[in-house]
Amino acid sequence: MRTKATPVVVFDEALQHLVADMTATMYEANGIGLAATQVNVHQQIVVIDVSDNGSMPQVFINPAIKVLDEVLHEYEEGCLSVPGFHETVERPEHIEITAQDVSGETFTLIPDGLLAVCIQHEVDHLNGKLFVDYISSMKRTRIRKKLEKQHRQKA
Ligand code: QAP
Ligand code: CO
Repeated sequence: MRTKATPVVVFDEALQHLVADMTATMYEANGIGLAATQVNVHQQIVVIDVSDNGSMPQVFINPAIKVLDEVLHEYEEGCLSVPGFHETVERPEHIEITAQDVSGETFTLIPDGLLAVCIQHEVDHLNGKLFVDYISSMKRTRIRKKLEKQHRQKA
């Protein structure tokens, strides 16, 4: 779970198979997103379906996120790897994602709403991060900033 994924370099039938397997696993678990890390494959592959009826699977291979501005957005996240646990996480709202599809074709998109949240959550998995670490580190940062501010006001 903590291993960093490496980029996919070969776009072959085995990759298509893996993506199909991951998509099936995600649907079986009633998830909206799954990173290869979660099935113990340490390659940069993410599958997501944020549609209402699970009819729009999307695949992101070697995804790279670019944060477009500093606007943050809060969302109550869950995770198939941390079942039953939900917490509010703050993440950039406006991002651009560049990734490859199963055939290796590069595409760029500006996701909105839940898709933007989900992609960031899944890319964290590829980097060996879980959303629970994220919250605690954010909480730490917030508390530290608050303390620093109090300190300045005293001075
Ligand atoms: C990540 O998470 C996500 O606790 C995907 O008992 C979640 O698919 C990104 C799940 C929310 C953005 C917003 C969680 C299923 C599924 C559970 C999931 C559970 C059963 C989580
Ligand atoms: Co997750």
